[in-house]
Amino acid sequence: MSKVRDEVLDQYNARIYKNRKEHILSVGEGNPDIITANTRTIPGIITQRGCCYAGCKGVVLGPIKDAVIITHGPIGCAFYTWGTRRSKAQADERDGEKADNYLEYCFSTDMQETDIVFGGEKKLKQSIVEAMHLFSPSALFICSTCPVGLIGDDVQAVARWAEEEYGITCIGFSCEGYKGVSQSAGHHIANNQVIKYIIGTGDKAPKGKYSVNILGEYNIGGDGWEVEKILKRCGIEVVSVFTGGSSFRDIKNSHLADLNLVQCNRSINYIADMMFEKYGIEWIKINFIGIESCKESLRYIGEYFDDENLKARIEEVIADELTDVLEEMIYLKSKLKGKTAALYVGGSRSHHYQKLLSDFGISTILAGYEFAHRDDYEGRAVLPDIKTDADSKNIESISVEKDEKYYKVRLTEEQRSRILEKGIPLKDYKGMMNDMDKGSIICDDLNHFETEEFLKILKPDIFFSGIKDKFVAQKSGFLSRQLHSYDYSGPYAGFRGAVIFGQDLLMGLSTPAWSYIRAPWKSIPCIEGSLGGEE
Ligand code: CFM
Repeated sequence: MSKVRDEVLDQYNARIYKNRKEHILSVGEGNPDIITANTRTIPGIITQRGCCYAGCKGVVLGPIKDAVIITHGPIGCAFYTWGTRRSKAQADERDGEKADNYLEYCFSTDMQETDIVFGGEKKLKQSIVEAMHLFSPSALFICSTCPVGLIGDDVQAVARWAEEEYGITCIGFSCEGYKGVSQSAGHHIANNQVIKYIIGTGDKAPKGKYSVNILGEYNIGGDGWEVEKILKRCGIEVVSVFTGGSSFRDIKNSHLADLNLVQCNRSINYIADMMFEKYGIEWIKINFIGIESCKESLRYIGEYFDDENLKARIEEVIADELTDVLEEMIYLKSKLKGKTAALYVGGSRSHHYQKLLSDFGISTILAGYEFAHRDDYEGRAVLPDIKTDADSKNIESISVEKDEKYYKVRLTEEQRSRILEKGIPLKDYKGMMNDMDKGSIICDDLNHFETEEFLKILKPDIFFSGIKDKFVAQKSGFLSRQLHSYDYSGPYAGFRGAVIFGQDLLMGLSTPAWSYIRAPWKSIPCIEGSLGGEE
């Protein structure tokens, strides 16, 4: 048994120990390694998870720039409407069709007690009237928060009303925060409505010889722009991105692309699968985080299309991008090599970033996901073994049929076998544990207590996490970087992004200000008091 894992777990009482031991493992200890994931957090534990509404509104829908998204709920929930995730976007024009950018606005019905008591539908309609009057968008989404589900407002009926009244697309998302066990439920709900009501409603065919959609790329810190730039250089047309910097205008046409590239499988695999069923679009798993992964992903695309000109162009672009960064990468690696890292992120970055770290010779000794499912840890092959519990059954799982007009077989059987023989991850992904060293620790649904304990024992040089957990580590003297928002930096994707990432790490490691500071109460008593209640 792993000593480190037990040192942390042994501090729990028997009941919590029994639960948490299923969520933490030391790689290579099991035969095979099996983890419990996507189950309820123990009440009272300070988890880092978000809610279903955050996953739907904040993650999948939020970056769609030209849709007005109304948060139907109390104003506190509307915090998620407001630049909190650094998913960047710019208004633009494509083939004469404009896409506005509403990302900096906050749309909320600001429900009050009276609305909870007497119903909020009237107020929701009023908000739609106002939003249409001010902005007249072509798409309007309504996202429900907890009280909306509890009082039973019919947001779907209001959405139908708005469609008739204004002749726009209006979609209701019943993504009340309490659904499911984390934001992962919200991803699923968003995916369902996007395939039902948006994808397939446009008819602008791509012009390029090879066209793709990028799925699960949210343009945090400009990552998506970096990836798009590289693909365009290779001569690959990007029809739409789900959903970073993207638009309702473009997503409508996504069913006409040749191939789907999946970056974050956790948040978007539902759409990838449904687009295959409905339109015959194949998908491959790619990762544009890290130089080696970028090279590999670009080559996968070349191999998929199997065109010698395209493959040659891809090699040229790789060589050219490398020339720009090589010298800096060698220098950064010389400084960063041998360091160790711990990564705590949502549902895919803890894996993707290990590749980028290894470009610098940094090894990962601890990795955790907030809300991933077993397949994100163990690989897609485990899907048939995952038991659906009551919480997962709560989330609608829709099935789609072949689209009569647009379904097209993309690969012959020979092409499929050739692609698989080449080792291209066609409709497949490996889990995080396959890429981790034996003995390293994996922790699911990470919590505050375990984080502090693991850091004390493992002492990584760098701790990557989010804003909720970073400051405890930072003030204890660890270099702490946010992997959700990049602490105002980025992009980290692509070749140029890798250099920016390395520079940020080196800058942090060279200025270990917090490790020189001693908490005042360690030397001077700061609180004076006495126990009361007894004579
Ligand atoms: Fe996918 Fe994400 Fe992630 Fe995610 Fe997220 Fe994010 Fe994330 Mo924060 S979609 S699972 S719900 S890669 S917001 S862009 S960084 S937790 S690891």
